[in-house]
Amino acid sequence: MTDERYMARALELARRGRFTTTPNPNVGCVIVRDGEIVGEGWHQRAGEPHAEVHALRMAGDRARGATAYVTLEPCSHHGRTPPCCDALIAAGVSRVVAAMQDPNPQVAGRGLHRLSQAGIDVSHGLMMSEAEALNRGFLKRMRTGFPWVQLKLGASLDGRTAMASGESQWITSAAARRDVQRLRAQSSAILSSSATVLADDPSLTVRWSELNADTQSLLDESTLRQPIRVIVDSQNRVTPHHKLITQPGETWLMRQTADQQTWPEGVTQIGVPLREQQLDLVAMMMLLGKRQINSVWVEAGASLAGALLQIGLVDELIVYVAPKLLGDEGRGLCQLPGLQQLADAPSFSFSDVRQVGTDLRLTLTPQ
Ligand code: AOF
Ligand code: ZN
Repeated sequence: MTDERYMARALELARRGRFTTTPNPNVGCVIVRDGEIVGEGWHQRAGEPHAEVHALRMAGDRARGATAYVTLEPCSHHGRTPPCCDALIAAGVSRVVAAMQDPNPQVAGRGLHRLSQAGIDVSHGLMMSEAEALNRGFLKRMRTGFPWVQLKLGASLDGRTAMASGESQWITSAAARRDVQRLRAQSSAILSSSATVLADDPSLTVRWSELNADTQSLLDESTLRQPIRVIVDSQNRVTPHHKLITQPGETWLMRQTADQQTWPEGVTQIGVPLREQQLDLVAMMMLLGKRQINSVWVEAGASLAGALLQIGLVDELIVYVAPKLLGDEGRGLCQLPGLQQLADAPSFSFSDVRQVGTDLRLTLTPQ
């Protein structure tokens, strides 16, 4: 087999961690000796062993003289776990092929350097774009301090999200909603607004029964991770009686000032500065990055969605389009106040279009 085939296998292993490793990246490792795979591993959860350690354990003595394929540069720092490059050196690996360098400033080339200083044949860059795609959130946070933001929208064929009365359950199909569950489950946080909480009283959770069998096979119901629910609530309108407050997992209320109420465990009020009488969304995203949020999945109303788009905080748009017409009294997809000229209209390119159940799912990248 070729280097590409082994790296493709390492990428496949890495992807198994996509629901669980946050704030750590997804990493896979394959160890090959004399054309035979002798070790395989992937990073499963932050705080637990890295991919290389799992693969080395499986390989045992057979790691001596072998080649290790890793989807990310082996770490060189003492974090929650000891450095992987030391483990690879101690095991006597003779060649390391990494798909890309780790932009984490604690690593940033030092892992590869240390390996090559130990006499190991080192290279990087094989299948780099695939490795980049695997960790868009982690990589953006490490490089810029900001999380990677996906904005989810659901609309009718004529771009309406609800009837004039507000009635909106359900415009998209159950299959589309299951798809949303899977994408929520991959995110570090779900972002919404107090307007949505007050209007719909959503729980904003991942529900085991709504995950498909493929997703369930990578997870365990009893340890199902809930993305952190982050609510933009500048006027302190969310109360302890709202449904999301008592759901499993954490809720962060992003507020100008905290109130003095007693909140259940798992609820944190976080101060965010104001900008033009609204919470400063750029400052808020930076704060989420500081708190190790790699990726943010936004499910909000037209106001927050429009504001995020106008400030340029959206990295990817996911739109579910239902084959229904709601008419021109229905509510619009996003508010873009002040937009007058076509030249100023936010525009996108399609990166994926597919049918999910009876709906279409459009994936778009802002231009
Ligand atoms: C690797 N292999 O499988 C992973 C790596 O706190 P720790 O010890 O888990 O370290 C986390 C950092 O290690 C993380 O930010 C990233 O730079 C790197 N992750 N490195 O060699 C792995 N998950
Ligand atoms: Zn490591």
